[in-house]
Amino acid sequence: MPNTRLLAQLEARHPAAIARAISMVENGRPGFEALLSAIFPAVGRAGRIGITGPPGAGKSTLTEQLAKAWRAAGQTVAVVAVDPTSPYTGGALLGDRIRMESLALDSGVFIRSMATRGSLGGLATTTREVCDVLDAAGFDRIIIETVGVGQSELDVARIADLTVLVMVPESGDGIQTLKSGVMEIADLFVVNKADRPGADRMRHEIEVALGIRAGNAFRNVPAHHGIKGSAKAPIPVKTAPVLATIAAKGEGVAELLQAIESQHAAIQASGELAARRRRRLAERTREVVDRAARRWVWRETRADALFEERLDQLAGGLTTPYIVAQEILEDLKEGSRT
Ligand SMILES: Nc1nc2c(ncn2[C@@H]2O[C@H](COP(=O)(O)OP(=O)(O)O)[C@@H](O)[C@H]2O)c(=O)[nH]1
Ligand SMILES: [Mg+2]
Repeated sequence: MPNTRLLAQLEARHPAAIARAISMVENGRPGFEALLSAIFPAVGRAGRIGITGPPGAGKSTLTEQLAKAWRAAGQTVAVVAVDPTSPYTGGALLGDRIRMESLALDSGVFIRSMATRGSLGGLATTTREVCDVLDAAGFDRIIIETVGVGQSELDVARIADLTVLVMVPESGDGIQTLKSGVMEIADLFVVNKADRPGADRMRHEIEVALGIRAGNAFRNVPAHHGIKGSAKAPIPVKTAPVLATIAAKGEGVAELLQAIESQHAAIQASGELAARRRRRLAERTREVVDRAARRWVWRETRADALFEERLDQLAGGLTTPYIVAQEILEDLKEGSRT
């Protein structure tokens, strides 16, 4: 049975209750799945915005600016920082205390850093579930800050409705970043630190890569296609806007907010948002099954004991992980037949 008092406090957006529910989820404490199941009907109202990009690009600064702008527009905002280098800690900011102070004192804002290790179900799953808690608590916007460098981070970026990719002129690996698959997941590009040299060139490079620049608009279509009147008229590549900001000064933030709102409205109107949410739900359910299966195997069967028995043989080179795995699986199947 889910804790009904905790549920009521969550609904009332009680900060201590939110923090407690999140800890429960993060640590997989008893009852966390019952809690998530109980809040699920209230989930789906919040707009989830992923902010990703290389370290130091200004993601936290932009997040803070967006949060302020949404607050000014009367929206409540939750921030989930999956980037371990981000200076948020339970509502206060470590590195640069002054920056987030106005937000930390505001009950319409909730800030949480994710523990990036030790979650049984994987970081992406746990992050989704933490977002559910915040969603059920009634926050209008959830900003998820992630570092966009590796594949696992990209998985995390995919948990949002909409993903903003933040880049900076001096990231020498700019084009590398563009090629590494981050490009496809972004709905919006931001060149931050536009006060630094090279910002225009960076923006230009992104637009070329995206095919927004003239002459490149149909870059993904073979040259002989696209004859006028042909049934196989080329479909333009998805246009993700490219914006410039100076996050540290708040410049371009209003435009970014506007662009986020209109992209959100566009993917909602086209049915893309519903499709993304459906995909997420399917992925989620599989992950929950995987997690439960893992938990069952290692905690409730003889698998772990068998594994321990074979460890010396494994280390001594007398058997292989594959033989041991096969043995464990056979044993599990035997068990299920009795
Ligand atoms: N010059 C300049 N510095 C910025 C700008 N935005 C952020 N910064 C600085 O860049 C550094 C990294 O910012 P942060 O938001 O922590 O980056 P993150 O790692 O992507 O979250 C901080 O010292 C910021 O003050 C900007 O537009 N221009
Ligand atoms: Mg950060």
